[in-house]
Amino acid sequence: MSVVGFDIGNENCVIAAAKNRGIDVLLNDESNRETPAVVSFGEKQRFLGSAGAASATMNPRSTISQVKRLIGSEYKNPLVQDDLKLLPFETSEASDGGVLIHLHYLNEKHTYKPVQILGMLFAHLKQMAEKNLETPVSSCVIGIPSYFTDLQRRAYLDAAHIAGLKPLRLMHDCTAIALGYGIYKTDFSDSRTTNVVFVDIGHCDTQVTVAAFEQGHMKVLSHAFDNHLGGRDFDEVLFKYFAEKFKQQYNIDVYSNTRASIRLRTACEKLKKVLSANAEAPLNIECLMDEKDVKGFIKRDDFENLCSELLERISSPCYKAVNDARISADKIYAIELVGSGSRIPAIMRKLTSLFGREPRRTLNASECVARGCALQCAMLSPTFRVRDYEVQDSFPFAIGLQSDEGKTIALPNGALFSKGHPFPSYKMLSLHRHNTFYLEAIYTNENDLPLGVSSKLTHFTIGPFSSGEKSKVKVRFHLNLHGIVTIESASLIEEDHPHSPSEHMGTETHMSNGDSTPSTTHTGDEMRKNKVKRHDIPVSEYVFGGTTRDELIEAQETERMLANQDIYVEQTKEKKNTLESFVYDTREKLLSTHRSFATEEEREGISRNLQETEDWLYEDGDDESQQAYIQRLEDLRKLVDPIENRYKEEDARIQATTTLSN
Ligand code: ATP
Ligand code: K
Ligand code: MG
Repeated sequence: MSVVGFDIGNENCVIAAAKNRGIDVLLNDESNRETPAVVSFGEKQRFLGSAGAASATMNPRSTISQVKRLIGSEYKNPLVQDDLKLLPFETSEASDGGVLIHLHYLNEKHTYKPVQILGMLFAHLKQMAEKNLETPVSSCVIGIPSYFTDLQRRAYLDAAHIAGLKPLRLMHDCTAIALGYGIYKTDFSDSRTTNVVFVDIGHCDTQVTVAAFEQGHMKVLSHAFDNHLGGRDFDEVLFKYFAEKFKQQYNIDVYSNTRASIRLRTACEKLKKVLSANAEAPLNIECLMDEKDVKGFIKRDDFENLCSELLERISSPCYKAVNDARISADKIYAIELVGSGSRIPAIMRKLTSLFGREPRRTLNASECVARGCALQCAMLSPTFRVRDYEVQDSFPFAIGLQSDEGKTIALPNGALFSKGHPFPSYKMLSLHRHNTFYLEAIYTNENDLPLGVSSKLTHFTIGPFSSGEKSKVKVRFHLNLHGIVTIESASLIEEDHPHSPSEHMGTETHMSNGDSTPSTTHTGDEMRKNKVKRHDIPVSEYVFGGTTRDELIEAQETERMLANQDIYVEQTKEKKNTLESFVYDTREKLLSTHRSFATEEEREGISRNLQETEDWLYEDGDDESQQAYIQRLEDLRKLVDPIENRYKEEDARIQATTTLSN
């Protein structure tokens, strides 16, 4: 069984796998360690990853990127609307409130949900991993932002399933990073706890996590984030600056031209990277718009001034993380900076002044999430032995319950799972109900959530059942390894002498191993004393905006069809290439090696046919079916084979004589 970790970024994806007794990052077809998170719909086939990114400017309206921003998000969310303004493809609101992507493909209009596009990306990465490892890949661990909602987590699992992957765990990015840090770093002192702050600045977001390390054990103390602050925002500062400059200098408005916008944005991202290493940098784009070549220039100091507000915003998740971790600044052992967005020198300076010391870069900034995920996959995989190491993650949002009438259900500590609760974890809730009832899981503190996110998670129907007066229902909730809330079981407890009529909750919490047996000690006592009967009650869940089973099956079918189309187009290209090479090879042979094996007449006939085929390939045969190329090749072969055979016979005869004379 293969052991694989995926980091799906807004910009770049990284795959790591257990290989040669260590964790390796896998290379893509271009021998790169990072693969762009892009799916492009070409004229006849899709281009995925690097190939997709290459066609972004040629094919802007059907090249889909940043789908991680859109998945499980509401179309009307103001942050999503901001994101969509930067994206050149067409979108609309889906009937479930999500985002629908519209594009032209194979002469038809198509609509896809973000979960399907992510599924395509997963399928591409899966294939890449399989090619690399030369084995089927299905079990894996996938990194996700800690701020992902229940719906986004479910959508990630669905996308993975569309691609035929089986995620053993969705793992918070920074938890994966911390795992890698804890396993490889061995110079921790035996007796003391070592607290480390991880700051991950990616393309679209910033995540800050505080983790405590002890021998053989890592515990996440807090997660904080700004889900709208990353490298992209720094690109945008440059984009606005030059868009304005060019308006004045060249009288062109790049905002009015999709292709020009994309080209300027790409150039600004490059410029930003140059400024990370140089004090100043030029920007030149040929024929940007209205046949005008543009030239610009910026100093790093000026860029940093333009970014001052963005730089300021980095403090806030840092304060929050340290605050929520409840540790004082002098208890921080190190600050580890990762994510390629953090390569801007001013960010390092900002963090240095914030924490009163310089952050370190001991981890591989772009690979540590994928590596941590692969390590976790190895730990969860039965076929792999990893040194015993306990990972305890914490959940960033408080989760509560609502009844069907929208009334909040009073719970001890005010929550089913409080903010910062270790997970995976179980909670048992006892209620007095006599027939089918409904519960809705909710986020109880909207201030903690990313802007514009719905506070509703899943709607549960518990029933049907019916019972007498003296019965209660026990519902066992599970905040699972992916950070998704489910009901594991519900049961009707009928007893002769009920203890107390009030609702109460048993707080039974299992960590890290997750899979412990239900705590039935209480019930066991009851059984001895009072004759208790337990009946299982069916539970069904409804996720608004989620993917139903039927939709998932349909999406898998669509993915198969699209993949087959891609394969067919690739095979057709191969057949065409084979025919083309045959024409050139044969012509060459007739002039050299095979010349004396054909009569004048044969040579002329074949040459004529070769020329005809070549002309056909450039004209009518430029875009033909596989069968047409195969047929042409067969026809040519029939003419050439007799000469080929004579040549081979002679060749064999010479071989034999040489062998004899030796
Ligand atoms: P996310 O974590 O938001 O999902 P991601 O994981 O794809 O996205 P990263 O690969 O960590 O993001 O970072 C990509 C960002 O880093 C881009 O905005 C890119 O421009 C920026 N970047 C890469 N190299 C440099 C550099 N040398 N200087 C400045 N920024 C850089
Ligand atoms: K990445
Ligand atoms: Mg990232």
